Amino acid sequence: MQTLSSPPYLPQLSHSHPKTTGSPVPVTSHQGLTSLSFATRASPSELLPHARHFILSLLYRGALELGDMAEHEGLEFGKADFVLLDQVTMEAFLSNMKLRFETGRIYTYIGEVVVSVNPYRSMELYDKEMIDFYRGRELYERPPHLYAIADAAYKAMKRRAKDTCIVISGESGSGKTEASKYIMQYIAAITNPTQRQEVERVKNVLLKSNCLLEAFGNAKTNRNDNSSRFGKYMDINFDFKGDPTGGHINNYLLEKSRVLKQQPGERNFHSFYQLLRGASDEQLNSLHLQRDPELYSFTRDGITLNNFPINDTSSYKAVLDSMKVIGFSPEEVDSVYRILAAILHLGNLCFNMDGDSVIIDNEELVAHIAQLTHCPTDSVLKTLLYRMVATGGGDVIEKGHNIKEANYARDACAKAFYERLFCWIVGRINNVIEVKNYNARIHGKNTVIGVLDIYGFEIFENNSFEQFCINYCNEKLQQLFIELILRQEQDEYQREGIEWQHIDYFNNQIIVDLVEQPHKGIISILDEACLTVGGVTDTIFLESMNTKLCKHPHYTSRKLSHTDKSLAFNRDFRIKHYAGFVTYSVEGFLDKNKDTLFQDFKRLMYNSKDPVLTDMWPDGQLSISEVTKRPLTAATLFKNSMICLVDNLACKEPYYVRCVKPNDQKAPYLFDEQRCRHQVEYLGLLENVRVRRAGFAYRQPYERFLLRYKMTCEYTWPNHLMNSDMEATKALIDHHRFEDDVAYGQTKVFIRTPQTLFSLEEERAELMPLIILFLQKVWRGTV
Ligand code: AOV
Ligand code: MG
Repeated sequence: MQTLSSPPYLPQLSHSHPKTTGSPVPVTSHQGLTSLSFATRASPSELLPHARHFILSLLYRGALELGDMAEHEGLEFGKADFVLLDQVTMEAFLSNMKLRFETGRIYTYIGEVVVSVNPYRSMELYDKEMIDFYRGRELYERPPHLYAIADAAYKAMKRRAKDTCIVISGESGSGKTEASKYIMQYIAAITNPTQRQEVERVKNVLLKSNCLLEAFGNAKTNRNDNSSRFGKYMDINFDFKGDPTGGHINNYLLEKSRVLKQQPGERNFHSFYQLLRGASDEQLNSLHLQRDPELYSFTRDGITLNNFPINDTSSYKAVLDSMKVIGFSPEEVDSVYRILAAILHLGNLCFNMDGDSVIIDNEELVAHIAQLTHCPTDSVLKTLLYRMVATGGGDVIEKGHNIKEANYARDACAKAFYERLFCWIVGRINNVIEVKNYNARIHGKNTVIGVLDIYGFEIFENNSFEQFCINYCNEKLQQLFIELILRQEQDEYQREGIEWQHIDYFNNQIIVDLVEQPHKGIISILDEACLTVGGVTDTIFLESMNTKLCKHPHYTSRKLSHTDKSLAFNRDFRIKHYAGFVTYSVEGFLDKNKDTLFQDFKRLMYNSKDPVLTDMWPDGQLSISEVTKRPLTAATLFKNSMICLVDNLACKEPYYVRCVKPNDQKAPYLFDEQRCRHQVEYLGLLENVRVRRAGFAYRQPYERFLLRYKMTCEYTWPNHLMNSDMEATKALIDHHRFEDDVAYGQTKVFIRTPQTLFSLEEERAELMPLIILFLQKVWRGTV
């Protein structure tokens, strides 16, 4: 590389930057102006106002950003883009990540993917100034940030009328939900400059919906104090002005078994504790509740936790406020909390035997439940103890539960109650933000940005059906990531007319198939077991898997590898997921998959005098003889919803945030190298960097490229006089003799090796102080 400490076409100063001392020819500042004037064909005195304008435009357009330069010089703070690493090794990747994390730089790019490391402390990265700093900028103009990716998605949507989506992935506790909220906050902040009332309303609902959904859908787990126990995909609709006009939330499989029981150290959903701790005495009285969560079987286990950082009392108030802003009527709010109270009472019901029949020891609770659900007490009692069954001859008879059945039915009710409440809340939010304006929907340009925040990959001490579904969902998303990153690269090269050589890398399709393949996959085997009439147990299901999957490289069980110590129990099977081995206990799989709820209970709720309850149970209309078709199983419903989700994401322009959890102690500043290494491995981040570099590591629209590097060539500084930016870029590249490393697309320049970019960056960094000093002088008029 040639030395560019004093290129003749650049403004030069006698007291230059230390890097340029020893310049052979002492030059005066006047020469700088002359060279500027040479390029603009103006005399130095004429130039001053132009020069000021020029500086302003450079500053405005981000070409002169000192913070940005520091980021890209990459000395103290690590490389802002992993693509710029000298070597793509795990060690280099981790040390860059660590360096950045330790200096408070929690975001780093891989091309257009944001890698985010959870700081576990409050960062001053999200205020209004920061939003302004990123508004309308290109990715490379500012240090990496979620706001930059949100802006990129927004710009693509607005400028090119593209539906886009932001997919946030990473394991449990890595910061997905927080990231999704910052992204929404950014989008809300940069839209609707004219403060249109309806748009403001939609934005408020979108923002407030987070608080409400977290209250009812999140809980403390052993991995995350505020863990999402449901998946969420939110579409935000925009009009032709780029302002949000509505939205839609899709929720995926709530972990409803949590209502009944939690693992040691975990809690039930936040909503229960918020109600008990936050409601007034009067409200609790009216719900027949007492304040102490220890009095309720469903909340008892979760209360002994010390140092729990979430304040239930203030959260309760925030939730009430959110419901009000969203537009819940006082009656609806009342119904929501009556239902929660009814669930708590359900949990305390005690069944016992009296002779041959089952009785309820604490029948006063039945009266409470009846009152809270606006149903007749005798109907509630009857539904808890009996069910209607259709006989072979077409008659319907009443059959009493045994104790086991009564307990089962009670638990199924409690779970279903909570799940329907949650879905109803989501539906209620959707109701107020759906795009109502017919004209806008049909005639206007209606584009969307989707934001996906789903439960992260998780491994607990005991992993059951829920973890199986959650981890399968993460497999699907990883699959999509792999596909899209490749596809996106190929599409771009094709669009730009550039040749590209296909490269291979790991694909987790094999694990996705293991779970979802028709007839052969685990879900099919499970469904088959559920359909078999009589006597099929979890163990028989496990045997069936063992027979059908014994040769699968990603499946094993205790029976198949009995020497393996990690498979401690006969009921265990293990899947080798993309993110590691997970041992599942087969116990409860069949029940959870069948998800049986007696029709009697549905009918009872449908006939409630509370319109909210009737609304939640439309299927209660059917009589027992009408309920003939077997409903789809929980796993199949989930699989179908995942397939729809992936199809939906795949047809949008994707932006990715890959979240990394730096340690398991939720500690700030602690970078557990081994934990991070594992995540970098399974997220395929190194492969992501390699793919990006194996093709063209770097690409920029011509205009942007010139703005950044034009000072490194006399033909382009300060402005080129050629016919197009592409030609000027060619001149710059030829001048540096980089032509073998570069391809020219329709709108962008593509650079194959990072070294070329390093050289350009290095030159730019060397010249920048010169230019800045000179420009400062021009600005002050002291040239
Ligand atoms: P998750 O969504 O990825 O887990 P969260 O977004 O809930 O994880 O983050 C977990 C916790 O990490 C939060 O409650 C915060 O305390 C902290 N945190 C995350 N991101 C930030 C940030 N940018 N700044 C400060 N603190 C942060 V799960 O929902 O469990 O998969 O199912
Ligand atoms: Mg979450």
